[in-house]
Amino acid sequence: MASKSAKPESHERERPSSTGRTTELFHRDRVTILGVLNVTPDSFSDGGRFADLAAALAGARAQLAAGAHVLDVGGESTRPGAQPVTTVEEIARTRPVVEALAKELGAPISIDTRRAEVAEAALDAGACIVNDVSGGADAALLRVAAQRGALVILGHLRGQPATMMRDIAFGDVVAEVGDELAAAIARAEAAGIARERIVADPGIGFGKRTAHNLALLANVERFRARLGVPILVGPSRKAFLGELTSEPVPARRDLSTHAACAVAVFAGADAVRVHDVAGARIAAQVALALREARR
Ligand code: HH2
Repeated sequence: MASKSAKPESHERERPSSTGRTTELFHRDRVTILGVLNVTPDSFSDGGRFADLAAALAGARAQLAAGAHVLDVGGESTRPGAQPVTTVEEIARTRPVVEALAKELGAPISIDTRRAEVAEAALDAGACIVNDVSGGADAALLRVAAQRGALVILGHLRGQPATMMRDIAFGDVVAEVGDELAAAIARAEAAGIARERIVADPGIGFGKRTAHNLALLANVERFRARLGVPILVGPSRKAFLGELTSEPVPARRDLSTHAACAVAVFAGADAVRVHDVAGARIAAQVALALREARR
């Protein structure tokens, strides 16, 4: 109930056990918050900010204090037009940070990657969730997650980040994304990942235009009903918010991010991935209380 969602949640330490289920982290009496920690030089809003270990640790501490439940570490930008980095470089960026965060903070860590080798290195270093925006396009990544008993977040993406904004074609975007996420979940299950370890994400901004992103956020309940797994959304600071509010600077899009998160939570979202954890937490608490009041 609303009173539960209003209790302070910062500094929670809830790393799932090796036999863990999504329900340990993603449950209906709160909105699970993933704090974005990109250790990249070129991410569209926080690129370069957490480039060294000390900055990453300080950023992670601040996000936990603000109420993040999971730290989402990424070593490759997937913004539209981004060029891929090598696997070696992606591991060199992420592994030491995951190791330090796991050792010093003990919080659940997700590794934001599309590559099996990067996921494996991060799981070895202490991560417990694989956040794959490509929805398990690399079968080897799914196998690694299955072997390690990791939770997986499967995002919706057609094609590659470098080219995803070309030739965008959807009819009923909610139905099509739902179908393709159902296929991703089936691939993950075939690789040995139990359904209770899977979270789905409609891939806000990944090969979608503004109207598509709005339809996906406003209709989260359709994904929940169709897929039967927790739903995470990641609208944070993305271009469609800039377009809607005439704000060209990504770091100035936190208020519009909170509005988008609130609507998605009201529409049924279980989790949000954000740069500004403190604001998103408040938006999510209010939206969750309203969602419960609607019943
Ligand atoms: N969006 C980004 C990266 N990872 N993961 C999930 N599950 N959902 C998302 O919507 C999502 C994600 C892109 O945003 P960001 O990490 O801020 O930027 P960049 O890709 O430039 O590093």
